[in-house]
Amino acid sequence: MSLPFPVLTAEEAAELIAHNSTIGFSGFTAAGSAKAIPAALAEKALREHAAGREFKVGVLTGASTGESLDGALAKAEAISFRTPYQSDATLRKQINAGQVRFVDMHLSLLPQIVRYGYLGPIHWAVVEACDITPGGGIVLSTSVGASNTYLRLADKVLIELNAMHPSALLGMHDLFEPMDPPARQEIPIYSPPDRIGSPICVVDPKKIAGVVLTKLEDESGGFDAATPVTDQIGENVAEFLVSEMKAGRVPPQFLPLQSGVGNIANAVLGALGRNKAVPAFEMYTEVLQDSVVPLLEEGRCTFASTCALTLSPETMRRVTGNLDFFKKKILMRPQEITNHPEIVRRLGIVSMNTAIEVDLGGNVNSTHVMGKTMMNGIGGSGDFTRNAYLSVFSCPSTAKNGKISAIVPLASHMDHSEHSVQIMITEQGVADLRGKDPHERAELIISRCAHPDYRPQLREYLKLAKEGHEPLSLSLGLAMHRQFLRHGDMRGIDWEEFR
Ligand code: 0RQ
Repeated sequence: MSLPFPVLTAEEAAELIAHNSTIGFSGFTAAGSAKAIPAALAEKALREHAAGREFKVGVLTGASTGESLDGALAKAEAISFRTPYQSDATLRKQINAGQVRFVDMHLSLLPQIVRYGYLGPIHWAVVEACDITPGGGIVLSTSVGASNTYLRLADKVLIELNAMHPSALLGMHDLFEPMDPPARQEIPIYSPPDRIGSPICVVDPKKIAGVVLTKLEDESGGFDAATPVTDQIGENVAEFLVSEMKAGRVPPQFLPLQSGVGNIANAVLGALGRNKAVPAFEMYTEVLQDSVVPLLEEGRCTFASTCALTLSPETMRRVTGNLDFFKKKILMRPQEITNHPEIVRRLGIVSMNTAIEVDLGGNVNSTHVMGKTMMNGIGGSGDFTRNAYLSVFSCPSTAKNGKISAIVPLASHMDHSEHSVQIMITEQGVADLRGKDPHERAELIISRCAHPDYRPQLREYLKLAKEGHEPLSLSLGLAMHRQFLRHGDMRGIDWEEFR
């Protein structure tokens, strides 16, 4: 088919983008991320810098992206502003060094914040597609993210038409953008497979400045092999959900599951699939990882609504090799819909996300190591946690070979408050915090979740902090963090040293 748009090389496309532009890129995790144009833009930035000229852009995406987008642009020092989430090692360093302004944002909120104009104009949408029609109909590729909003609002559009993703993905997307207040109405999703929108994005063809032809795999990595600790966490989550079902608090047909990204989330889903007492389930989630694909094939997972297919290249080939089957099992939606509080609350989602640390009050830090160093961002974890039927957090009880306890007196940064976090799970066990007062919560978290090496010192803290509704000592709350910074190990604290 001949297209009425200029077919450009990635370099020619990058030439069109000026210093200080704000760009809305496709990509929710590495899935469906633009690849060729950002890589060429990074090369352009290097050339501009070598010629003594400034060249930086503001980068908006769905969530994290792949090496050719965040990785290449960060290495070229070409990013001035970044939102809403990232997971690239170079970019993380620049953010933590204050070289890149990063706004960590709930993923469901991003599209409306862009629409409300809080982030200024979007000069370019750079979006990967698997098909495009002469009239500006765009079939997105392996994620939706915020691409529908960027395509609609951007002054100009560049499309990466990626032949690696079959055009037969048409029908796997369900694109819907709510009206803004006061015209907003309900979002009519009543169960995960409900279709409410369009399978394609339609863009004003006059805005399309060019199409770049590519053939590139998504840059989604695999996962670390499961360890006894991640396996035990997974089993603890699965057994807890089974016990909730037996107690009649989760209905026998189960409730839709949401799960985060990373090694722990992958292990949790694997364990849920293996546990035969867990009935076949649906997912209403933002990221579909490798572990779900065999569960869909086996019928253990009966349907998955997601924002992205975050699959390793091998697993992606397994999906594209059997598209007729998977198109009946998977729907991709914009992040504004996958993570929407209204839907999460209505469907009664069981949310399962990962913590960096949790404090004795049940407050969770998902983002900042030692309260200061940004890891990735809150992502969708807050969208789901605050609104879930059951909100579960899990993590290993210790990090860095036991030198850091994930259970601390006071979280050094707070993403999810005690009012939203219901269940805390480590390889040690399960703390069910529902209906517990702050002192009961603290005792449960120590006895069920803390590593035995840390239980005595956490109990000593509780004794020192016992007055008041919250067991809190303002002077000692962060003493275990200070102990780590001073001595390289949180164990063996002398509380007197920090009074
Ligand atoms: O460090 O990479 O140097 O080994 O954090 O930790 O245990 O491998 O776990 O891959 O599941 O990531 C919370 C970061 C967990 C992730 C987090 C160090 C640890 C290791 C990774 P190394 P693990 P995971 C869906 C929902 C927030 C957003 C979210 C995350 C590294 O899940 O970013 O959930 N979540 N979004 O050693 C110091 C501690 C630590 C610690 C762990 N207490 N102190 N380092 N680490 N705990 C995603 C989207 O919305 C798109």
